[in-house]
Amino acid sequence: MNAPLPTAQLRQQLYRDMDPHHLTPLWEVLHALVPPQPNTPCVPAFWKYADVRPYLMRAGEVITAEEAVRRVLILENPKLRGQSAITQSLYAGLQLILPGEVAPSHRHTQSALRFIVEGSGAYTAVDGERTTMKPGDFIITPSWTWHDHGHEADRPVVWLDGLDIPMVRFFDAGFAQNDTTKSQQVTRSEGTSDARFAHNMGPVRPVAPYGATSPIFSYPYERSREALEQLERHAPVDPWDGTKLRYVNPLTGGWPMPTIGTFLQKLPAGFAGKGWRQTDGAVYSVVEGEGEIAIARDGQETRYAFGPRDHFVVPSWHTARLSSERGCVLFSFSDRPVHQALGIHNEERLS
Ligand code: GTQ
Repeated sequence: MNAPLPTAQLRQQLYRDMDPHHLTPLWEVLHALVPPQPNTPCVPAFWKYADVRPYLMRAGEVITAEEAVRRVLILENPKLRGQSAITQSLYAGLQLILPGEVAPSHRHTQSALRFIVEGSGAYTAVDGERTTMKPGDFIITPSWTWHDHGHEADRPVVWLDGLDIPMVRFFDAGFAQNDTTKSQQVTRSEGTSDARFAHNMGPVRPVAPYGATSPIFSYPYERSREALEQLERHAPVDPWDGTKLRYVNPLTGGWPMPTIGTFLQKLPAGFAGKGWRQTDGAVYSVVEGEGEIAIARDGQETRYAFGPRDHFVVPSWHTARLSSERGCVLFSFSDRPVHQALGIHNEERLS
């Protein structure tokens, strides 16, 4: 008579026998499936503009905007190479358009934001209305709206693209179409949506031309910066964030985009911020000034000294701390609207 098999062997035998039936024991993976706290594979990363810009300009020499459709260098998280993702849910890239070029009209279910990094005078057209780009402007392309980009001024223009590409891929909900014309026909004067929606007034009867997305195509830097500047002078500076505001959809008071939250913050000179962590990983674009961010997890700390046009990512549940000797302005975006919609947003502010 054979001795009974040890438990470990019995288990391995069970796993092998059921494997062809596509069955897996939960108890072997449970801890990783429901971790005691967020355990992102993403790591902090930093892109110095002086390092990135030469590659962007070389891209401008080897491919036209039209041939590329979108001439973009993707900012990939070092631990998500090949996935076109800067966090598990978000995509970021730097897009270049040269004088005289057109990035042809198309539409997709993925939502996009543009944050202008360098140069002026390029435009993006959304739904028949053009918006001229200036550094620091935050511009939205709502889901499923036709959009093309063009440039009729004389210097290269570069902007940060932020899209919910990995999120839409996760849900297998992506659709896209090319337009029948390269540049869509202009049907409304520039500034129409701004006049209608961006002056603390609105249409008399309820409208939501882009569903859950803000009807304002552009949030000009001038106005956003002015708000922060006033607040910095007249209101207490937050010990964690400095003076920070979120962009809003004027029709709802909520986020301008259903999947991506956007923020602008100003750190005063001499700011030495306290640490915080959040479940939403965030991508930063430095607008003005200089500073430093320290990002830590599991006792391992990374520090980046940043200046204008640099980009970095703070992954989920990493402790971050900002400081600035001379003051600075930072734009950032994250997937916070989704965390909040699901009731899973979590934030911890260290004292
Ligand atoms: O401008 O439509 O960076 O469709 C990636 C995908 C930009 C765009 C990106 C896109 C676009």
